[in-house]
Parts: sequence; C-alpha cells; structure tokens
Amino acid sequence: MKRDGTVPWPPQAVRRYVTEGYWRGRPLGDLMWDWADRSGDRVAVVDGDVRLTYRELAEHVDALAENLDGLGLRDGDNVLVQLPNCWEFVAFFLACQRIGVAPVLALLAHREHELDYLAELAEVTAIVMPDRRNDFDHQALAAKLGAKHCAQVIVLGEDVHNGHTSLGSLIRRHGDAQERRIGMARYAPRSSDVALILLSGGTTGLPKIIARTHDDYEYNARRSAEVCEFDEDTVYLVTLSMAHNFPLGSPGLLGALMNGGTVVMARSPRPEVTFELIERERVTVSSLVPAVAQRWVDAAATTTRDLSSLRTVHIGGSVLPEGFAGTLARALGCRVQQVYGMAEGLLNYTRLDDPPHIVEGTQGRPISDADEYLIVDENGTPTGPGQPGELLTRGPYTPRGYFRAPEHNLHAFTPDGWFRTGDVVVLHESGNLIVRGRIKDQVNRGGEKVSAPEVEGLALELPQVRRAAVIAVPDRALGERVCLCVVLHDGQRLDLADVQRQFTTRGVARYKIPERLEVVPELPLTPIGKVDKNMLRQVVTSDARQLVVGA
Ligand code: OOB
Repeated sequence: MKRDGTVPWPPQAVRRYVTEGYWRGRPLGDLMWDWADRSGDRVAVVDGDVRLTYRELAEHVDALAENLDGLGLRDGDNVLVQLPNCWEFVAFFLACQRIGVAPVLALLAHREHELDYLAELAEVTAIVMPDRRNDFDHQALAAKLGAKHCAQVIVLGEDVHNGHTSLGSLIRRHGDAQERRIGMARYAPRSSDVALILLSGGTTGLPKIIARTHDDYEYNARRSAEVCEFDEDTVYLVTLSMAHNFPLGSPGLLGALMNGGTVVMARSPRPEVTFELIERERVTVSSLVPAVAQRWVDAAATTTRDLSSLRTVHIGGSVLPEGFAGTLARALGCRVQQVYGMAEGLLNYTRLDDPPHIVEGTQGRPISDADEYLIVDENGTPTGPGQPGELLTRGPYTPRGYFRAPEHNLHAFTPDGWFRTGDVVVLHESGNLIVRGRIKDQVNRGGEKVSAPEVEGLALELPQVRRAAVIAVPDRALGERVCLCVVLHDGQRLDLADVQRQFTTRGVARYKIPERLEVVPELPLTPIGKVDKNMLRQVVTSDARQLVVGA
C-alpha cells in the first residue's frame, strides 16, 4: 500500500462536490478516449517534427500503459518523472493515468538531493529520466537512484544503458489498438485515487508534496479551461516545464486537450525557440512567469517572427511588477490574464472580459463557486474589508493535507481543513484578490520557489558555517534571488564560489544555490530568539550594513 498518507476530504464535502457536479467520477485516463472519439483526426500534440492526432496519441498511450504494466508497474504505484517538455512526457503522463500509476513530477533542474528525497518519500517503483541534457548525465543519476530505491529505470533518448528500459521502445504502437482499448478496462483506477503528485515550493527543511486526485485535478483543468475560454481553436504552447501545475492543468495542456485544441511543446522558454513555434504553429495562448514574460517583451521589440496568432497570455507564479500586465499586452498584441495559483490547489484568474484596471491591478478571483477563502490576521481572525491578511482556503481541488506529512499538516492546515497559503492578500472591492507579499519563509526566484529552511540546512552542512539564514534579495530579472547570510566558525573563510561549488557537489538544484553571500559576525534575533529576517533583509539591502554587522 503506497498511498497511505493522503488526507481525504471530509464526507460532507465529498457529498457536496459529487452531487453538485464538481467531481465527475471519471479517472483522467478514461477521458483520453472521449477526446479521441470526439476529435480523433485533429492534431493533439506537436513536438518538433512529430505531429500526433488525438487517435494516434491515445493508441500510443494505451500501448505504453500496457508495457508499463508488463514492467511490473501497478495501480497504486508512484513513479518519479523528470523529463523535458516533449510528446513522450505527455504520453507517459496519460499512460500512468490509464493504469492508476501516479507520476511524481520533478523539475529538470532537480538533482540528487531533491530526487533521492522524492523517491524515498513517495516509495517510487520506477524512475523516468532523459539520458543526458545540457551536459548533465541524468541516466547515471537515475542508475544510482534506481539501485538505492529498487526501482525500474526508464530512459528517454538514444543512449540507453544495459539494465535500463528505453521509453521510446515502450511507446511504440503494436497489435490491435481497438482490442487493447477494450482490454484496458481491467485497470479501472478509481476517480478518488491519487492521479499525480505535485511538488510544493516548501517552507521547511524538507520539501512537501501534494497528491492530487483524478476528481480534483480533472475539475482543476476543466474549470480553468472554461474560465480561460479554451476551445477547439486553442493552440496552447507549453513554455514552462509541464511538470508544473500552471502549464499542466491550469488550464495548460490538459485544458487544451479536454477541448479538442492543440498542444505545442517548447523545449525552452527562450524567445528564440518559442517565437518560431508561435509563428509556425499559429499558437493562440501560453502561460508565463513574469521573468520569462519580460524576456518575451524585450525580444518582441525587434523580432521578425509573426506573433499575430497569439490571443492570450496567462501570467503568474510570482509578483508582477506594477503596470507590467499592460506592457505585456501591448508588446505581444494580445490579452493578458493574471493567474494566482498554487500546487496545493486554489486558482485565481482575471477574466477575459474584465476591465483593464482589474486585469492590470489584481491577481484575479477563484475559479469555483465551491472555493472558500478567508483573509485573517496573525490570530486567525478575519481582517476587515480592504485589510491585508493571510489567505486561507479550502475547496474541491485543494487537498486537505500534504502527502505523508502529518506533523507539518498540523501547522499548514487549520483543524477545519483550511490551507494556510502563507500569502498576504487584500480583497479588492471588485471581488478580486491582490497579492501583497508572503509570510512564508520562501524565496520566489522567477517563479521557482525555494524553501529558506531547506537551503539553511544545506548551508549548515558546510564545515565553515556556524549559523545560516536565507533571505530573498530583490532582482530586476527574476524578482528575487537567494541570499545566504552566514556566521563562520572561528578562523574560517568562505566565499560565494566556494558555497556554490559545495552545493553543486552535494547535488542541489541550481535554482536553490545561493547567488549572494553575506558573511556577518552575528545574525540579528527577535525578542524571542528567532532570526530576525526582516532586520537582516534591511541590513543586507541597505547602506546601514557596514554599521550594523560590520561585514
Ligand atoms: C504557482 O504554483 P506554486 O505552487 O509554484 O507556487 C505558489 C505560490 C503562491 O502561494 C504565491 O506565493 C506565488 O506562488 N504566486 C504568486 C502568483 N502566483 C503564484 N504570487 C504573486 N502573484 C501571482 N500571480 O506558482 C502557480 C500554480 C498554478 C497557476 C499559477 C501559478
């Protein structure tokens, strides 16, 4: 039994979500054939020269699902997936859905530190990784992880080592597709089962993961697609990693496939890559984080590519600089929807018919009538109208706890099942939310979330370091970067290059590696003896630094 550790919604909430039609009782894998029966000859996925119709995609997926079963993967298993955006990733994701296997969606940037932890926590029975990418030997790491966690290793690419299985060979269609489709009925995962596992940004030493069910995630994508008015003419460009909730199901590629649209895979968010795809495939919509959007705006000024097909850009994941939504709309000649979402569930969008001051000045409103939220002060009391406070939420696609984290859940959720987002918001009179900041101990580096305590724990492993505190420092390109402040042991020296080298050797994802180091004689403390990060931030980002810490 691999899935103990999920926290179910209480029975009365389940009853409501089912009877009021939020949850439809259909596993995601079943839906794929609904799509193929409806849109069979339309193009579902484009990846370079590969163009797959809905029917072809469904046939590949069933063949892969059967072969995964042949490898011994079973309903209830979890599989660690680290893949670039490609059609095989889409096929693998859907094949898992067919047989009740949950992909644990890691980012390509993750290294041994993250992947080993995820494999352990989710007790994965297989690991899927590329052979190499950008000079990193993923397959060698997969071999190490596979041996340690007794997991099958499946490899994307040409260079598949002995003992590993080629993803390409598992995906090849063979035999009678119709017969296989009928035979697939034997798997029948339940819609209340875990469909996929998303990574949380994390606010503790060890990152947390979120198990999303078929019922909840199907609704997440379906309702998002309604709000974003996806239809058959939607051509969705997967710019950000599809391992992330935003391009995967908010509404992202699943929203496009549910509506008979086309999904175009981009290997990189760089304008050199994406603008060519927009022109060639007549892309209508994509989702971006502000850091990527800024690069698109800069490149749009001089591009010779035809971007006129682009109708909408979804932007979210981190704070949008003032006025940027308007700049983006003008630069790309399209509409903008702000998206404030989280892997834990709740999604807010501005709507396509909202007036400019709402689209530019707010982060939107919840997608569902069944989404509940509260804005509370530090005592948990709702704040007055227009007053900032922490956002708490619960609803049909916001699970009631992190996976296998009972102690952490005591803090992260209230006894009534409200999820504490750690974000500070205000409710605008229009009913939209404005994100003002956060109280969670995190750095938001261009949309990638970095848990400060996690990096502090890693810093304390360095032999030179006696005390460590991580803060966010503002950055024009990425919004924030990771700044490590340390107190050293007597007589020790440490510079940034040294820190970066030691973190890299330790196998930490690059986006978490500190980009600024402050060696200080002491860390400022609050009256109750916790590190005073507000003070530290002020000190580090102001000229007062010399005076206070003598650095
Ligand atoms: C998305 O999901 P996560 O899980 O990577 O990060 C969630 C956190 C939020 O709690 C908030 O702190 C921040 O990212 N955030 C924003 C934001 N959207 C997310 N902060 C300010 N403005 C925004 N628009 O980031 C995510 C998931 C689905 C859709 C969109 C974003």
